[in-house]
Amino acid sequence: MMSARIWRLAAADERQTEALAAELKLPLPVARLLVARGYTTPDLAEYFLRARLSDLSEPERLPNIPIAIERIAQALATHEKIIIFGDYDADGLTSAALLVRFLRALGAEVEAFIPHRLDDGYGLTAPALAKCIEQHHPQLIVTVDCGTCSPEAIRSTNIPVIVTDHHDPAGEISPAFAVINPKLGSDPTLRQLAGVGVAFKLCHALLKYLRRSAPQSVVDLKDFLDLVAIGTVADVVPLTAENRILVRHGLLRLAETKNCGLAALMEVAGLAENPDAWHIGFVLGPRLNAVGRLGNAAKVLELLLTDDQGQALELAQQLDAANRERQEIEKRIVTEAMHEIDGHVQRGRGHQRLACHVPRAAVGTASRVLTGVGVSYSLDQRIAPHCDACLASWTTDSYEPSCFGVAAPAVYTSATLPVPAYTAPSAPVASDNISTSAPLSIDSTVSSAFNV
Ligand SMILES: [Mn+2]
Repeated sequence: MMSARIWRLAAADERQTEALAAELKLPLPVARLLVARGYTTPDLAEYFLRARLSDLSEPERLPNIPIAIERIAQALATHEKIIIFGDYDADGLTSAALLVRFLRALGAEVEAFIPHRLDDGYGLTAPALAKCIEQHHPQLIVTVDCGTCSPEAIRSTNIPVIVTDHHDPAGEISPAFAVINPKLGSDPTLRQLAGVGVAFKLCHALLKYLRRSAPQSVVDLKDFLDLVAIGTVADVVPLTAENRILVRHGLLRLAETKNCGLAALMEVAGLAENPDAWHIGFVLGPRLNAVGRLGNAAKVLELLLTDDQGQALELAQQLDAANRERQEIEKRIVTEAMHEIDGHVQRGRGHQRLACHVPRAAVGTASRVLTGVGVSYSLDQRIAPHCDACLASWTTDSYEPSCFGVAAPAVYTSATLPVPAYTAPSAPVASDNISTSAPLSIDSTVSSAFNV
């Protein structure tokens, strides 16, 4: 199908373009695109084009790596029980699977704990940590994709915790044994790593450390790159710099994966061709995220850790079914949310466009619900950020009867479209009648869908 988009090339220095094209024997348009994106020298352009594993930076550039790997090496040497504290989304789950598989390959006694989305909430909390400790009695805890700012949880236990995470530090940094988070470091390119990228760096550093005393290690880090690619793409971090290298090689690995859970998932999803980033984002990622969003992500972890083909196939089918269930719930919630919003739409006063009185609570609830089930688009499609009639912003927090967040539905505002057949509420919604405390039908949908 022809795309309706018109591509306009960003300006690029012609001298640099010609020099780059000559040096790397590139077609001029390719060189121009590279220069326009800042890959102005042959070194920079090669870094991007080749995306070699050998171009990955030293893992020690992440903060607090040395102290963390020494502690993990000690746990390996003394056969301490290690627990990986994960997260229920694709990034957190692939990170947990990566560390469990990698440390097991090194002979560690290691299990993963994934908090339950509804029972335990997000991240490293004191109650979730207590549950993890009660279940597994670990002697060392390593978090993945969470824990940077969880001081209460860390203070609630004497067991050493190594935090690996990539989230923005917002608040007091955990007083953990070590906090490894690129956002606490000074290297801007590493700040884009997903949680699984940080976990991979930890593995890399540990392997380097162990090879100093035992150079003949049988563990090959490349075997785990399929998990790294999945977590990185599914977490929607920019696919540039080191993420591009990890994903490029991870995709190659995924095409011939030794992970029988991933192989089963690709089979069930009908993925016959060599996977690319799109397949992770739209085929594999949703199937990995669905179970966690609907409740318990333990099944995904089981899938990523199993070496039994029969079990893998069964789990993959369950994930596939959960994804279909998630799609149904999503469709219903979107319909109800749109209906809810439309219920507040009324004609603007003398304006060509329609004005829409949307109680913030309705928008907020809808957005939260949509985010909660992993809907990747926002309601912006439906609601413009400003009211064309009075220029009020709908981000107003308090309810203002005169013009609360009046917004024109963007779908109705195109100059080329006639005002569409629009079913107005039988009695025009008087703004005075809009109460932010009025029960919204969407709430009941949420409660029935998630038992909350
Ligand atoms: Mn993440």
